[in-house]
Amino acid sequence: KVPWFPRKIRDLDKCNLLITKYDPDMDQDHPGFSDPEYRKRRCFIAELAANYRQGEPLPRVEYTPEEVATWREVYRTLRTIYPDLACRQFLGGLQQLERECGYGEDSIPQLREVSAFLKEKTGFQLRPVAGLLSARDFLASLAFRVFQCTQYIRHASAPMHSPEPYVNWCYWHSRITRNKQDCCHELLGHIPMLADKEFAQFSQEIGLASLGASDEDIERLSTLYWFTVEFGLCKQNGTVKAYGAGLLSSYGELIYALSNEPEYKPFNPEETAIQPYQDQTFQPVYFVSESFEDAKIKMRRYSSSIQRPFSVRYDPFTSSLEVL
Ligand code: H2B
Ligand code: FE
Repeated sequence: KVPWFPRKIRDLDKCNLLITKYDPDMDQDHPGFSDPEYRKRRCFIAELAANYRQGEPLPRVEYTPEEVATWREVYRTLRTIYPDLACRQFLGGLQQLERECGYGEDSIPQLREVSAFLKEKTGFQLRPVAGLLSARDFLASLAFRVFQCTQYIRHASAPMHSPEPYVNWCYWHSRITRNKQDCCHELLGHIPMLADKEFAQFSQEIGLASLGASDEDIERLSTLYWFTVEFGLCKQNGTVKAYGAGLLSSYGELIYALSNEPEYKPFNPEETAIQPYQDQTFQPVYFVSESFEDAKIKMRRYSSSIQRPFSVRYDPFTSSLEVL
């Protein structure tokens, strides 16, 4: 039996299964757990996402001076290391966002503006989401070139600085990762990449491959997503650069990932899809693609090997799927 999947973009209103184990309300180790003000704020922003329906204008959030200060620190710290460590597509996208979309230290960009920007560049659009979604629902939205974006910002107490000295490393790192799914991660990690045509297509193809797939195939696609879109590295002009959003929104892990300390393996979907991973510390292994082009071709070959009793084609004119 084929699991339900969305056929038209409006159906994404039903792709809303949240995984709440790392929410500040549920997780005692979350840096916001003992801050009632922060938890109230998170609830307010979560409500905006919960009430959102496809096609409505994206909700605007008036960020407080404290929230903007957190954004400023994150932006400033990361911006200094991007030129050396981020891939060319990311740097190009970020530059365009700074020129055309108000990106900078002084204010947190609004999803509405960013979504309009992306729509023009690659056809991607944003949708507000309250927190971490199930892999199936998250991947399904990519099939429609919709990226689910959190709109709240991390708790101000867990900075993203390189977690030194080593004795404190595990403690800080767990605070940082728990605090990491936020608008800094989306706006700095994901959005510049989604402004690249080839990367946008790569993302949509993972989404299309996930529709109606078995739980085991979702698990493997989710792992592939993890080691590419979130933590991927690629070769450019003979050096290795980062393109994964989890790296590009984490000062500590971005430096670590390119330090020659971890293990590097060539990206190969069959092997990458079954590599175990965890999200509580830096990855012990990263996968390096020869280029986006190469990753896309290999991923396409992998996707077509997934057994489904039907095939899907996306119709951009109606934002819906043809199921054959
Ligand atoms: N949900 C949200 N809101 N953002 C993500 O980046 C995300 C997600 N990533 N759910 C998914 C899971 C990813 O880790 C893979 C597909 O499981
Ligand atoms: Fe992400």
